[in-house]
Amino acid sequence: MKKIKMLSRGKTILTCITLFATVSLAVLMYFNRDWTLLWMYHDKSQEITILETQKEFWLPKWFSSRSQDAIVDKKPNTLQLDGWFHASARLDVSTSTYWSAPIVWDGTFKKSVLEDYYSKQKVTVGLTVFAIGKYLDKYLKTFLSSANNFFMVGHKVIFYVLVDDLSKMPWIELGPLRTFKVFQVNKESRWQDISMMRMKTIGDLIQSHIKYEVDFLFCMDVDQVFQGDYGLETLDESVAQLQAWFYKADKEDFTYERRPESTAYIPLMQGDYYYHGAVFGGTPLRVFNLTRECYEGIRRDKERNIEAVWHDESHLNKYYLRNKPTKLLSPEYCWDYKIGKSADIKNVKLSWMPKEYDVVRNNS
Ligand code: 5GW
Ligand code: MN
Repeated sequence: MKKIKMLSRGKTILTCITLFATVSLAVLMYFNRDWTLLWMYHDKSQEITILETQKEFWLPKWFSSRSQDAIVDKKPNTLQLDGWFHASARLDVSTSTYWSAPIVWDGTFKKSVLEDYYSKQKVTVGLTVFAIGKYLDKYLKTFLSSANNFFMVGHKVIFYVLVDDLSKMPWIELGPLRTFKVFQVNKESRWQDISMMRMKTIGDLIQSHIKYEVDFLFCMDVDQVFQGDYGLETLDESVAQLQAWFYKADKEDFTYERRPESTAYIPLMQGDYYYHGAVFGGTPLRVFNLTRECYEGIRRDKERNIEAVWHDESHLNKYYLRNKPTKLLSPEYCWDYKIGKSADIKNVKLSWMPKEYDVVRNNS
């Protein structure tokens, strides 16, 4: 009798332990669900070769920053929008979206408040850039040296440079707190594919490296040059860039993909803004979701033999329509001087390089 009792007691304890372990695991996976998904979504089909410049072990940064977040959440000194952002400081332009995301213009942010916050809550910011074929010879050096001077000065920066020819990587002496990591990628033969494959490659790179290394990530075209401080005011969960030529246009005039057969389709009366494919950013996780969704759209279009009118930019616009960005950058953050003088544009931080399509696009 006693033996049976002991046995059933043992069984109960075992059941309790199993139940406890299962519940704990479920809770753990739930609170880390984004990263669990990211971890499960592994796909190595695109080959990227890393040029090993440093052999360090990167502590899983998301883990430590998440636990820091939990601590910071309980403190009153989290970064509040009204602490650093002054929407009414610029009455000549729109400084907020209808879903209450700030539109950052020169004069709307208090740099000192941001610097003070991020001096305690240290961040590392990543920046990806592709330079393939003639774009490597023509634009990469100017882009990187200007980024060295103006991008997140005073904060840790990792430049992720993706090239098709490692031997052509220019010599650049970087300032303090910045480093670069150079990767070799295959050169697509069609230029439309070079531009679109960036979505696939960035996603793969976030999974293999970037998610462990940075708190925020920007992805940019190489045919641009930094002109002034591009700083902490641009950081957020999901950041989109207003396209300089369209920021005052009516939405019917936006060059969205208008054919319903494409996954990038946006009907005439829909849309919020026309976003620029040359600059997008956010946390690694948000950028990962963006690149995966855009790439999936591109892939499905290819299967149906359709290509969106502005390639990756059309898919980006569709993505941001469905997943509203949490911050918008004014055209001062990616200005085209060809537009001419404009009273709205007080301080240009990044500008387009002149297009010489006949020279750079002839990749043969
Ligand atoms: C080449 C021919 C036509 C279009 C793009 C390319 C091209 C793009 C290329 O040969 N090499 C290359 O590295 N790219 C990358 O894709 C650059 O980072 C470039 O900034 C980006 C987008 O291409 P862009 O800048 O020509 O596109 P738009 O929309 O700014 O004109
Ligand atoms: Mn460009």
